[in-house]
Amino acid sequence: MVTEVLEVTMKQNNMFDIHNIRKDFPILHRTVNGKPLVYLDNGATAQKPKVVIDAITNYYTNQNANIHRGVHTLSREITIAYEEARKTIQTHINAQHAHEIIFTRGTTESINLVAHCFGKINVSAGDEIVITQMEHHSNIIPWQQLCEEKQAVLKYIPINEAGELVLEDLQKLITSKTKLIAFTHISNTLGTINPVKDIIKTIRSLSSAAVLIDGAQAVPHLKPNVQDLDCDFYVFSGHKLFGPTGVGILYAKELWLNKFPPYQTGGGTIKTVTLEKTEFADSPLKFEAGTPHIEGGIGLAAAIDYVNRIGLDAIEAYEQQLMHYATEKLLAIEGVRIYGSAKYRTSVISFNVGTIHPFDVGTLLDKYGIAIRSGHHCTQPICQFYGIPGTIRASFAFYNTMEEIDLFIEALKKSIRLLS
Ligand code: 7TS
Repeated sequence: MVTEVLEVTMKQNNMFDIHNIRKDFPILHRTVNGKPLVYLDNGATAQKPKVVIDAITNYYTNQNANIHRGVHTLSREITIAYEEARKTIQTHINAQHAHEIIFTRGTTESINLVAHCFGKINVSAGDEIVITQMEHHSNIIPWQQLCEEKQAVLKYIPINEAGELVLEDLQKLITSKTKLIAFTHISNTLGTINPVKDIIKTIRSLSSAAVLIDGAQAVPHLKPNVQDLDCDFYVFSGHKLFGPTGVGILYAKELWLNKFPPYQTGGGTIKTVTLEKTEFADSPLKFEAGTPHIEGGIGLAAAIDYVNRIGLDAIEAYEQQLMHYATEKLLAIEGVRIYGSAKYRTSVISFNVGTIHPFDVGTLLDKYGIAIRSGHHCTQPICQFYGIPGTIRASFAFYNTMEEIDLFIEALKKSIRLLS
């Protein structure tokens, strides 16, 4: 009943037609263990619409050539297509210049690139870097490594029981030695949407530290506006945004890219090479050594065009309904504890049931065709905060339905009965 009412409301609001959307994703029609696939592991990676799969197939069928190095037609055509893809990403996140968009392998590589290059020019012994207790390991380890190497100090903004950042501590944490502050836009484990714009405003009023935002979990749900946020760096992965794996984005303000040394060197990064020395090209080429993931960039642009046709506002509104519906159903089950009750949350729900191990629940749910993630989700400090080994995490995308949530809840109840 609730499902029908919601779907009617969505259609009346002319948001989108979920049944047609599902037709765009071929994988959603397969079965797993004899049951229809219910894919609720979107936080790990999202499924791909046919337009993305077609863009990749078309690349290999009709366009394959290397970029930036051939005078022949195929090479020129694909160079134009790749640079158009860069512009699509620039427009999507409202970067001022296309050369502020660097293609990387993903969020992890983007963060490593910044840690490496920023560290080389701007971090010395005694300097400080601030991150938070809710970061993915990919936004912790590169900073730990850098601080160890440079004998700099790594500080953490703590979280509270609701899974929100304790921002009152910001003033105490930021000092004249703070060189960079890195934090996630949305927590992959708790779903918390951090008030990024306000945090950056506060940082700017206190310090001249650079700011890096990890947008890996944000971009599938909202459209970041990097100029409005006024961040120095914004990073994300293609595969969580319905695009291909192995491609990601580093947005960096031009001023940093002009100052940064190259991250990796080699073909494609240079203006001239003599036996004595190398003069490097300007950004983005300076940061894109070797043949890039060409079909990845093109596939990511196709994914961005696709979500923009649906509209990220409509997507976010629908996902909020999924999240509230699932939360209500989960809380009605005895023994369920949800981690993360921030005021602003996205469609990620982490929970445990009594003392049952998350892996046992995940394994049983799989028998019913339900894909969720169980474990620490590469956020061990969050698990340590709550004193748990991990959680069961259901993460929803706009192609999920209320019916799928019903199937998930029924399968969960059966699993709990078997495990109790
Ligand atoms: N940052 C956040 C906030 C993430 O959620 C992830 C991946 C990463 C960085 C790393 O992204 P990658 O594409 O470079 O691997 N998060 C998850 C997850 O929650 N489950 O699997 C991967």
